[in-house]
Formats: sequence, structure tokens, C-alpha cells
Amino acid sequence: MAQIVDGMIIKATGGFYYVQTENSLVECRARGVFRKREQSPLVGDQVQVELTGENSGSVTAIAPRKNFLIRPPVANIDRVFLVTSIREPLPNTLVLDKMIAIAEYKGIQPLLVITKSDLEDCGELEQIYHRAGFLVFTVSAQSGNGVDAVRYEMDKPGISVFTGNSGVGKSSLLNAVHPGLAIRTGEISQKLGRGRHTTTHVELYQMPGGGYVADTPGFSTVELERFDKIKKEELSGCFREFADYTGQCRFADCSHTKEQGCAVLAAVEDGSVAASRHKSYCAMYEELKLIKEWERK
Ligand SMILES: Nc1nc2c(ncn2[C@@H]2O[C@H](COP(=O)(O)OP(=O)(O)OP(=O)(O)O)[C@@H](O)[C@H]2O)c(=O)[nH]1
Ligand SMILES: [Mg+2]
Ligand SMILES: [Zn+2]
Repeated sequence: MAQIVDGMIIKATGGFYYVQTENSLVECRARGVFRKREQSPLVGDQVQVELTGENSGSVTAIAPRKNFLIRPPVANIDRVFLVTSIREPLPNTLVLDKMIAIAEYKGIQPLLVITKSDLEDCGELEQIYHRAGFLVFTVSAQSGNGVDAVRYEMDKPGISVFTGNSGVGKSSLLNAVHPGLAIRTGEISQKLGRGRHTTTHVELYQMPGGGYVADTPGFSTVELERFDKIKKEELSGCFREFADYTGQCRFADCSHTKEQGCAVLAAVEDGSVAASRHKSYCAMYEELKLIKEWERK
């Protein structure tokens, strides 16, 4: 009789899944049954494996997920580190705010990491997100500044994910936090001003504290996780600092984009809500407005 073991997928590459079981790392090809059900295994999935050899087998069942992302493809995420560099590449607050909104919508704790602080002052960007109510880590993998604080968060139990544009320094930061990881990092392409996707697969690394951290390939801005499952009425709930104001608008169905008597707009006006955050909100709201209900599926 075939032997069945439980484990967690810690790496996916080249059509193989690597499942960490209590005793070993098992190389698996997922069975066709999952493809037919349109459910493909993800890194972070708790799975059942049927062993076919000492270190090989196939995934036969996936446990229900508490959440998942398609980009980066990881399941059962407890916190996501949204990594942005202050330069090379430059920060894009709309991309960042989209990522934050998706995390909030999915119930994943978003944490902000501003890297390459050795290149430029990060105060302004840091303030925008700190005042909005997020934990912000300003770090330099080069000088080691701020690395201890990130290590402290990463060593917490559960699954943490590092995501952000290619070249922002995700792998470099992971290496600075735990030099033993020795993850390959890349050079910034001077001509394009962006990285060249040095990390090519998702992999979970176990931390000394027992938690897991996923390094992921960077994205370019066109391949963001889709946020179109969010209804436009739900969007303001994905901007946590709006919560103090949304109940005080003159109209109950206020969209917080342009209405008279909008308390969110007043807060933007007096500087309590960052203008860049509200600008991102409006851009996303316009996108969501165009989506028909039947397209949301
Ligand atoms: N000045 C400076 N450069 C850094 C810092 N962190 C990373 N870099 C540089 O940024 C480039 C990209 O770093 P990576 O760690 O490979 O970036 P990544 O986000 O993992 O990129 P992908 O794997 O392509 O998604 C490398 O040339 C690093 O040396 C930093 O704190 N300061
Ligand atoms: Mg990398
Ligand atoms: Zn309003």
C-alpha cells in the first residue's frame, strides 16, 4: 500500500512542487485531478503526498486555504512585506496602494519596507505610511540600518511574504537579515533602470523562530495581482486611515472622490489624510467603476 504523508509546499519550480514533510523534502508532480478542478497547488499549501520513492511522490490533496495570492503565488499568508526602494527603481505609490488594498481585502497584514535608505532620505515616504497606520521599516541592506527590526517581525510564527518590484532589494534584505540564506541577488540594469528578475521562483525559507518567509520574483507594474474582485463600495474599507471619516460624510452613499460635504476630502484638504493615498483611491475607484457585476467572477 502506498505511503501517505502530510507536509507543506515550500518551493515551486519547473513543474515540480517541493513538499517539506516531517522527515524529508519530497519532490512532487501534482496529479491531473487538481488541474481539472482548476485548483493548482501553491507554495504555502498544506498538502497530502503519496510517496512513490524515498524522496519523490505526488500531491493528492490540498487542505482548505485561509487565503492566497496569485501574484506572488503563495497560500496561507499571515503577513506581507511590501518592499519599495527609495531609488533604483523609484517608488510608485499607486502600485504600493494597490498592493496594500489587496492585502487588506484578503485579511493579510501589510507591512511596509523602504529599502536602499543609504541612497536617499526616506522621511517623506515613511511618514505617509506611518501616519496612515502601517508599520514601516526603513532599511539598508548595504549599511545594515533597520535590519534588526525586520528580523524581529520575520521571526514571528506563520508565513511571511516578501513582494515588490524587481530590483528593489528583497533578496538582499533577506540575506542581510539571515546571512546563512545566501540567496542570489542581481545587479540593476543601468539601461532599463530596473532589475532583471534575479529571483525566478517562489521559495519559503524557515526562520530560526519557526516561521517561514517567502522570497518571490519581483513584478513589473503590469502584472499586479488583480484587485477587481473588490467592489467600488468596498474600496474605502481597504484604505484604513479613511475609517475615521467615512461615517461623517454628508451623503450616505458618498464615493469619497468629489462629493460636497465629504469628510474624507476635508481630511485630505487639512492634511490628515495623505494626498497621494487619496489619489490612488480615486484612480482605483475609477477602474472599479468600469467593471460590470458579471465581469467580477
Ligand atoms: N545601495 C543599495 N543597493 C541595494 C540595497 N539592497 C539591494 N541593493 C541592490 O539592488 C539590486 C537588486 O537587489 P536584489 O536583492 O537582487 O533585488 P530583488 O528585489 O530581490 O530583485 P528580483 O529578485 O529581481 O525581484 C542589487 O544590485 C543590490 O546590490 C541597499 O540597501 N542599498
Ligand atoms: Mg530577488
Ligand atoms: Zn465621503
